[in-house]
Amino acid sequence: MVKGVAVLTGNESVSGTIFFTQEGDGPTTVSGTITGLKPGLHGFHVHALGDTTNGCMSTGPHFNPKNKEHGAPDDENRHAGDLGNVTAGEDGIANVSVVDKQIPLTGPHSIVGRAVVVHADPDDLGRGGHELSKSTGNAGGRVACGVIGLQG
Ligand SMILES: [Cu+2]
Ligand SMILES: [Zn+2]
Repeated sequence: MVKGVAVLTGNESVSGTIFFTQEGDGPTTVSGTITGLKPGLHGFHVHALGDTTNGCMSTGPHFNPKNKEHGAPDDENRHAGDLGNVTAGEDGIANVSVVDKQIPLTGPHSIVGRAVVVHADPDDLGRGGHELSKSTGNAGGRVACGVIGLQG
């Protein structure tokens, strides 16, 4: 079992902790809680870089080792980092529960050392018809992020 963790911080009092676990070559389970969000849907992605020298802006684009377009988690044509949306309740809390096959914690396409990012707006999953739909899901600003590190 390989375990990872990302501590999310942002500039609008959004924070959270996201845990990752993977057994062998199986899917990765993502769990955790994000607080301080506006109620509703928020894009939730793995971005390519674990660089927060300029806050979440320097974490690069969506992790995309196979050169695909932006999409929904269940789409064949999606970035590996496309984890869809998390949903915050009226209390601003989102409970994250995702199982995904494209975000391993080991191997050449490992997400360790990259960043998890939560956005201001909903991810349209590539279907919104906006000029940004096929690259970012038009999910708006990056309200919090954290670098994915190994956990014991
Ligand atoms: Cu993103
Ligand atoms: Zn994407």
